[in-house]
Amino acid sequence: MRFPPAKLCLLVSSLAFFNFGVFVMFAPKQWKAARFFRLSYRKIDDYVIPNITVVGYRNELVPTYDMDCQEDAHLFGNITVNMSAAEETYWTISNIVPPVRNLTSNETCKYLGQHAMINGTTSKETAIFEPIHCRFKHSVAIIIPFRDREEHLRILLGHLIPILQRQLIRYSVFVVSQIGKETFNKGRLMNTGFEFAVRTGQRSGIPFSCFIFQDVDLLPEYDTLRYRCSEGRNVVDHLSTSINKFDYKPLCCGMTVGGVVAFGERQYRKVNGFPNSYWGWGGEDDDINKRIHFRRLSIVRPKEPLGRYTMIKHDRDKLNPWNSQVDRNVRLALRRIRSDGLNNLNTKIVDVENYPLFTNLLVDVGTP
Ligand code: UDH
Ligand code: MN
Repeated sequence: MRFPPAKLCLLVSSLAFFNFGVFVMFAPKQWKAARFFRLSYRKIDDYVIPNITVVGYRNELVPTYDMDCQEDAHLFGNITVNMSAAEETYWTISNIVPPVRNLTSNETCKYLGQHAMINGTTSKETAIFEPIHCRFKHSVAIIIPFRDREEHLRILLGHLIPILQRQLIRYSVFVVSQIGKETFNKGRLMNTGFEFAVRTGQRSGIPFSCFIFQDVDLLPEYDTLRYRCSEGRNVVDHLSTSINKFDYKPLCCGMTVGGVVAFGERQYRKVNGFPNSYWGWGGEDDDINKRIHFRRLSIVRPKEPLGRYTMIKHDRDKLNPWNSQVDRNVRLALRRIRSDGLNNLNTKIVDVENYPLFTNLLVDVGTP
């Protein structure tokens, strides 16, 4: 059998990591305190988030480092949008091949070798990734509202995960899946994913400093677009500022924050999250846009062309029809800012599926 060199290389690097992991597990005690790793294990009791019930466990493998991550070191700028990941299975790391540009297979190895899955080795653990040879600065939760777009999810993960790894951040991906056949409610999914991710970060010992809400069908075209929150207490980052579908023109009406948007925990709580009351397509992003301005947060956007995205072509989903109440709802958005959002969220996480590369929350969002 003939392996393509890149795949062989990935295989070798994942085997090497596996062996090293086993070696550390069985090493004498004093070796465990060796320069690169501090190992400790902690069991987390069942825990409850207001209105949401979940169960979680974590084994900790905490690296120690000598140097800060050189965040620019592995970035290219404009990258080819790679749709081929759709053909691969997305639950093994070795099937995720970085969108390679002028890159030898050796270098591909190097990038993946720099990351360790900190947990996520059993079905009870959430996969969080950290660079293992340097001190990361950003800890980021990616939250993807989802239903019935598996093809898009495969393409997105195949494209985005290598970028996140090259950016040398700590990250974890949360897919928030609406179950049942009720109309789609993106706001409730975002809020549910946020609360779950906050709790997961806290339990892992390092809270996420940034929560990025990401449509499943949007692929960044520049890996120099940073998946993180800007510094500053009163800032929200809108990342997807121009989309191929609209010829990269700024969107209508002074621009919303739809598509891909990043909040710190404090900022997201300050706007009370997304509204829960929007059913079907449209409006929730304009609503939160109004909330952001009302709470005097400013929106930071990347300089053109960094915020360019390719949207995977699709039709409107049957269970996500245009919401005829949108205009009225958005007009009255600020009346509901205090009463409709994180503080009255009432959804149920009915199951948590842990895949090696992401966590899938199965969510009952209720009925209109
Ligand atoms: N989403 C799902 N499943 C659904 C509906 C929405 O996963 O059934 C999520 C997904 O992350 C998606 C996001 O919600 O990226 C936004 O929904 P959308 O992609 O339908 O919104 P967009 O504005 O499309 O991209 C509007 C309909 C376009 C019809 C164009 C026909 N030519
Ligand atoms: Mn779309």
